[in-house]
Amino acid sequence: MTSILVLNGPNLNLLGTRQPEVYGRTTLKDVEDMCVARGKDMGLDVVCLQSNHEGVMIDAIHAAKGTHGGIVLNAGAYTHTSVALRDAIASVELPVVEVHLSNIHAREPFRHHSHIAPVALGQIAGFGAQGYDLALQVLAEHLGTPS
Ligand code: CA2
Repeated sequence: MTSILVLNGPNLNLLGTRQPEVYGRTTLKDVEDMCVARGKDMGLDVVCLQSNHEGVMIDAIHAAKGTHGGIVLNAGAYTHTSVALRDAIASVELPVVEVHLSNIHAREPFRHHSHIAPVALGQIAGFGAQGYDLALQVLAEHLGTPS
């Protein structure tokens, strides 16, 4: 079965506990459980990881090469700041779908730019936890996984 890494970045461990008006009431565990279940429906073996540390995320992206067929990435605030994450994605040449719970383009100007977008297959933003499901669908189709 094709394996997919769902990688969540800084502060996303707080999902569902604060700022529900921005990020909803779904917890990170809810999101991860949904990804595993929906992945199974699509013939994908989903592995989830969350880290608040840029270097840990970079190591996970490097390790994904040869282990996972693609990555669903919500890099959190590192989206807007991290050239290192962008370089890591470019170096592994794996399909990456960028996900954001909120519509980053409708928020503060500093959230409008993504360092990830130019090296991603595409970006899904503003659909809450459903965005992860959509990203898995995109990867399943891209990788030709029978569902
Ligand atoms: O909308 C998204 O998914 C973001 O990636 C979330 C990041 C933010 O910096 C990006 O601009 C957009 C922030 C994640 C923080 O998550 C929290 C969740 C609950 C309470 C506090 C923070």
